[in-house]
Amino acid sequence: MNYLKKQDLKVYQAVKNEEKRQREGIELIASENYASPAVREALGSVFTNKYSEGYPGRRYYGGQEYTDVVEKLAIERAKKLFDAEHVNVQPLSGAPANMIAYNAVLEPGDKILGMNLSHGGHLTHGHPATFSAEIYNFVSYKTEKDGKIDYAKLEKLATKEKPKLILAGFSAYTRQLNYRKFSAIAKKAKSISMIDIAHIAGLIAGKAVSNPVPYFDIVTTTTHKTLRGPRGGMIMCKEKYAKAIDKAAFPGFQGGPHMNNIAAKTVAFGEALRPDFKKYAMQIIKNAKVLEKELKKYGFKIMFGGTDNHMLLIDVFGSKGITGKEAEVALDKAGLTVNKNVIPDDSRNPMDPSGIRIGTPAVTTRRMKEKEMVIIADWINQAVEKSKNEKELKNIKKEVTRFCRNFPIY
Ligand code: DSN
Repeated sequence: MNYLKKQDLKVYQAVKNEEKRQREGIELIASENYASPAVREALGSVFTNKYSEGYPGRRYYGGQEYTDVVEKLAIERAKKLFDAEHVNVQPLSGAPANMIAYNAVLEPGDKILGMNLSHGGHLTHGHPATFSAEIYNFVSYKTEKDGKIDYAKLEKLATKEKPKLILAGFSAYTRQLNYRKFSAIAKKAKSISMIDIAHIAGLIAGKAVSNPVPYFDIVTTTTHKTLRGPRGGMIMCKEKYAKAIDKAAFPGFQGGPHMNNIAAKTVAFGEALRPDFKKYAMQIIKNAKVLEKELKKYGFKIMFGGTDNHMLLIDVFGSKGITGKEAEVALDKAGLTVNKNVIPDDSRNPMDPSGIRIGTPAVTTRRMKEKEMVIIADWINQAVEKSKNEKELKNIKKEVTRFCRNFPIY
């Protein structure tokens, strides 16, 4: 970073400080990860200089010999990873990917049946504050007391509401979905089936959980969470929807794709195709399960009855008497980064909810395993229990920093 240091010391310093923060702390935000040096090189490559509106072989500007190479390769690798019929790697991130997918197959006012936000769904699955909720008519389903989805109830709701699109997927739900049932319900209701796999894409690619792609008409994802690529999005679909999806992405919703980003996605897909990525994906889940077991021992209330994936949703207010925001702040001071999160039908404000969400993709990239999860659970418990004791939090942070030296990121 010699150029940056010479030219813009303020930005350079911020980058250096962020590097230190990442190196010395334990990252437990379920949607974050560390992209590899090769992914980051591709991201910082000269492809950032290039405009490439259109698709390989049919672009609007000249000079596309090499952009076509990476975009075709990205598509080929994604098809192999997910067993997809058609792939569009141009969505800039997850929210645009969802918007593009809706736009491709729906008319304004059409009905979408999606998962309620407080039950693990995502903002773009129907939250009133979003642009998509202004355009489409969202109806939501919830999880039951046991944390599972009642598919008979969902089928009844779909039969009654007759949505044009049924949406599966989540950003804070921790159990395995029944893809066959979703697909059968959508078929029966004559709805298009869509799933947002942003959180679990890496677990699917690494074959640590089953692959929903064959069961759904449209699949959206991000590439930077468990998949460990650059920040970005992607849409996969059945051939039947290919033209509509491509047209909705460009020129419908976006202009020139970010080719540096696509080059980096290509590298990440290449990494995910390697055998060691399978081990990585399995370890993410093993680590989450150890955290679940340990935190339960400390009396934390784990939502949805536990986890089948990479994350846990914890009711800290119900189990420890501190709010999600207070827990997030205390954990931050102790060097453990998490995010506050609403729990199902949370009675508290989303800005200061009852829960926190924690995840294991990033710590697993640092090669932390079961043994380390036991230590992390102990620190989480201490930081939450001593959330008002600044000195204790500082002491934990010192231990965390020391511990992190044994698990270099790069
Ligand atoms: N912000 C992402 C997450 O944390 O799950 C989803 O948009």
